[in-house]
Amino acid sequence: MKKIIHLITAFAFLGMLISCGNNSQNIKKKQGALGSNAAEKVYVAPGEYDEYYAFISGGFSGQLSVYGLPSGRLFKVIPVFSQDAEKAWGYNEETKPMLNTSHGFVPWDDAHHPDISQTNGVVDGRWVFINGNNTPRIAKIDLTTFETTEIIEIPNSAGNHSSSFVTENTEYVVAGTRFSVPIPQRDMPIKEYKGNFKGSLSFISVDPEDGGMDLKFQIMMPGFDYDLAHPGRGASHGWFFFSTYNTEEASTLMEVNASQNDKDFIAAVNWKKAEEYIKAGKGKMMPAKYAHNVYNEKTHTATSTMKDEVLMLDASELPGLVYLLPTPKSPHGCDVDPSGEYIVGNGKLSANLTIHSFTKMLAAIEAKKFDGEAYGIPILKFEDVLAGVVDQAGLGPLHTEFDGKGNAYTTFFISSEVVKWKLGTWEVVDRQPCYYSVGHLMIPGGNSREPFGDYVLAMNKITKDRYLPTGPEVTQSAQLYDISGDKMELLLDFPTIGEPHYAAGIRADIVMKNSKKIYKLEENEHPFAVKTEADTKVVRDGNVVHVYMTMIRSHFAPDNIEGIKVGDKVYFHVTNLEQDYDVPHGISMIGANTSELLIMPGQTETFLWEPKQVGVWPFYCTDFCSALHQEMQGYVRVSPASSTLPLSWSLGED
Ligand code: K7E
Ligand code: CUA
Repeated sequence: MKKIIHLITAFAFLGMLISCGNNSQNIKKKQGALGSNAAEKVYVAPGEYDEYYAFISGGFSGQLSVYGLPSGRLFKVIPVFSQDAEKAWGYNEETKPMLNTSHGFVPWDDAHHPDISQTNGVVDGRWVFINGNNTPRIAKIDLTTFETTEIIEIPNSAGNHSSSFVTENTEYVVAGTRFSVPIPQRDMPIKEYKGNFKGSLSFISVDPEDGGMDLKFQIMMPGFDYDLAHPGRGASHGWFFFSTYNTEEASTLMEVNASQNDKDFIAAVNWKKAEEYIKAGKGKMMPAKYAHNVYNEKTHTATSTMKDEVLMLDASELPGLVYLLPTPKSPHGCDVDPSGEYIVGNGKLSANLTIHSFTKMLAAIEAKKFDGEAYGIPILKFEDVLAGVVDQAGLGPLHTEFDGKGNAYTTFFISSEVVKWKLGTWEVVDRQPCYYSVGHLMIPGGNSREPFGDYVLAMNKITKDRYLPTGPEVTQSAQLYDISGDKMELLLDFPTIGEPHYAAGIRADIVMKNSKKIYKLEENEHPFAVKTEADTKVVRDGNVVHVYMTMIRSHFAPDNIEGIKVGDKVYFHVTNLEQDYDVPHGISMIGANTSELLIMPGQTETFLWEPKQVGVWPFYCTDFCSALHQEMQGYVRVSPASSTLPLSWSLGED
């Protein structure tokens, strides 16, 4: 009896606890992500769709990953700058040219900043652009296929970091050099950096119809480091803003020597003025070697074209093209609010955030109130362009995004937090911890006139104890906060691919309605495509053999090939005859020094096989495509190099 009474009391007490937790807003808030409604807010029921796409940079993986928000579910890793065996990117003959550069085939890069194309200052969901830092490149991903369809190399650049950000109508995607270098490149002493090394800012035009990129012009700049950039919008459309550090022009022990100046600059670039100068013939063509790689969706094949010159404008010689806004101290992020009036500079070594006013900047330029110049470029007075300061908001400010409701959100790397503050009054209104050491943050549509102010995603550099340990290398991670209310609420942690830097987000319905389901077979113009099994064949040309092969559930045609010899170069050109959604087939060959192919319906891809041993060698389908997937296979008979066995191929012959 006593026992029962005890139990009843215990249950009653438990009940009280539970009801407290459920009814009291306060307690729920304190619970943060442990509160039951945080789980509800990120729960996307089986079979239902997420509200947003998030395109998260892969950092040193070189790729771009696609997540759903709010669930944090990973949908796809889009190969961009790095070879990817899963999708044969950079392994098949068709996509190898995408990774060609002036330095030859470069199968890796460091991808930092994705940005979605815009129309009238609003994200339109047509393309995502992303930069490669290491061997300077910008890639374009087509959001109908979620494939990389164009990569352009950036000459006169090194560590292409202030990239890739688009203007209001995607007139340009920009790229600024992080490292200044000799321009043109030449053999010279590193000690002579100061005054001799130069920076360059590149403007790549984007064709409004087909998205074709073209390096329109570059602006030659002083030898600073150009770190980040964002476009003007609204009233400031026509301008682009770049943060700089190392205005000291140091070339050694940078952590000390590039941190001497109390203020560096945000460079305000008037690109409409640049267009006027070009029209007036003020640009100069200079030699420059760079690759322009384009994937053709009809031929399913990429081509790489080497370009040999670029149009250069010299900021030192062309008045009104660039102005310098003093900004404390070694700024990293350079962010423009949705109205285009405020330019936020986050000094890594400053406790304060500096916000410049575009209106004040124009007035100061008009009044010619300059405070000296750097290599002929006017420096404006700090006080004249200052809109406000967010005082002592945290430690190590990096990046800022906006919710479109008058609030800004800044990440602080050292104090590991996101801080919410008000535009105009510059007061801090909320802060939430990050786990840990946050870099960028992203509000879907954040880099536009109309952000979707529901969520902010923080991308963290260090996770330590947040997940199950995986040896010395542990995952980086993203954290999702609900920002629809006055206070931010942490909803979710999820691991990421590589090291995410920036991300770009967009409402899913804008993108998904354009998503391609198949490639139409009748539109396939691949020179080695075959569209019926009757047309399949094997053709020898010296020691090069072309196999024209098809695949359909659940066989290859042909499936048996004889007459191949050791020392042959055998190209398998394989067409997927399927015309149904979500029926790719794969193919792999024993001993091939390359990856499998993963071929979408209606598509043709090619891999090279160089048989080195006599025998009968199998190939098979790598993608589980049907109940008889495991039967989807074939053999190649390889004879000695001296063999006279004629080529033959078959399907269904015993
Ligand atoms: Cu990581 Cu934008 Cu490359 Cu800052 S950058 S974190
Ligand atoms: Cu085709 Cu498995």
